[in-house]
Amino acid sequence: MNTTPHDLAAAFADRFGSEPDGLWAAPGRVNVIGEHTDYNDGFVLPFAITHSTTVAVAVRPNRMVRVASTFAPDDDPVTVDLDTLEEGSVTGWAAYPLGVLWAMEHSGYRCPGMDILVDSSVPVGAGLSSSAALECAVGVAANDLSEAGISRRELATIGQLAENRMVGAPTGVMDQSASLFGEVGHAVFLDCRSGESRLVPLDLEGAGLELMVIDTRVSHSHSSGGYAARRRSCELGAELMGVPALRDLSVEDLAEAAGVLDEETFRRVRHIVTENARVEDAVDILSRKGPADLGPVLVASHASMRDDFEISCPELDTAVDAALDAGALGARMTGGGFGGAAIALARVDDVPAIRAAVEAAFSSAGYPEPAIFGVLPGAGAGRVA
Ligand code: GAF
Repeated sequence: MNTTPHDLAAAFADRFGSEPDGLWAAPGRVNVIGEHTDYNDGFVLPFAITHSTTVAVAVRPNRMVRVASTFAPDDDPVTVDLDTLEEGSVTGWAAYPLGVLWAMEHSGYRCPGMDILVDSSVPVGAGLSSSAALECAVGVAANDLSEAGISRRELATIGQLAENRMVGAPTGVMDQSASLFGEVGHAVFLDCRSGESRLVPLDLEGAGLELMVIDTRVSHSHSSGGYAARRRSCELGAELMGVPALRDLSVEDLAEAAGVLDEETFRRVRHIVTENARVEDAVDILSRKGPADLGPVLVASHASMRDDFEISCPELDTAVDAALDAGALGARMTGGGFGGAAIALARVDDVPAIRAAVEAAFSSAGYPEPAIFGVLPGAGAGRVA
């Protein structure tokens, strides 16, 4: 939803019978390039989008936490006692906010009890990381309210810990980092081994470009199946190659890897190694030329995910192919894969034709109509009221 701060505060008062102490928001993200490289200690280049999740929060005088959502106005709040909250003890959407409080305490910070009302404009299931937006909104709120003084870098790992241990999804740290470090007009170049990040200017409007998101509406989950299997393949590849993580292999090492690894593991490894190189290329292109020249590296990334890492799906391939045929400068699936969204980089004047071509391709393939919209790099998480 797109509730105003005033309306969300009023909804909080209706729900919990008191005024909130404040409102905190955190954005979803689009990843320009660098997919599945984060848990391989590699490089990523996401940006925070202007769609965000907002939480209204009030501290309680005890250790009880109640969490509710504007999306389920008739549901009772999920209520837990922080003293008995355990890893894996909460299921469903509330595992994300409550997981963050569990992860903060697990990391040595004490949280007060609190009431939390969640609202969001980040499309759920579209591959834009509504989950990290929710984690980071709760993380910055709890950090402020408990005066814990946690750095943004540690807040990102706390969000990741919540997702890994409370939700059960073995994800990396990219999404939380984008949500916490994003800035208007910039992408975030993150070295997932050192945790160092750097803002890279990404002025799409100034270049006459739009980054289109094509949400295939194919739902995906990172708690089961393919995502975890890819992570295991990467860990196996690193172990067989005798390196701490695939980050430690370069493109030149792939010839040796071909002789050591089975054919499937080799392709998984090749995706990660070449994707890391593509992220570095993309940063170089953005700083020396500008976003209009990113097309080929985006196209190569999609081919690698489709053929080597095998995390695309027919709907994502259809979106990418139709967008490119209709004049997009580049296109690729974004996020964890197996569904979710593709992105297409387009000149503003070409957007209507690309949209029509993608919709026509989906219709003739018998797929549900995709949701297509533009995104811009927006601000990172923080207090909004
Ligand atoms: C998901 C995960 F949450 C990220 O950590 C990352 O691995 C991404 O998939 C793939 O790049 O969004």
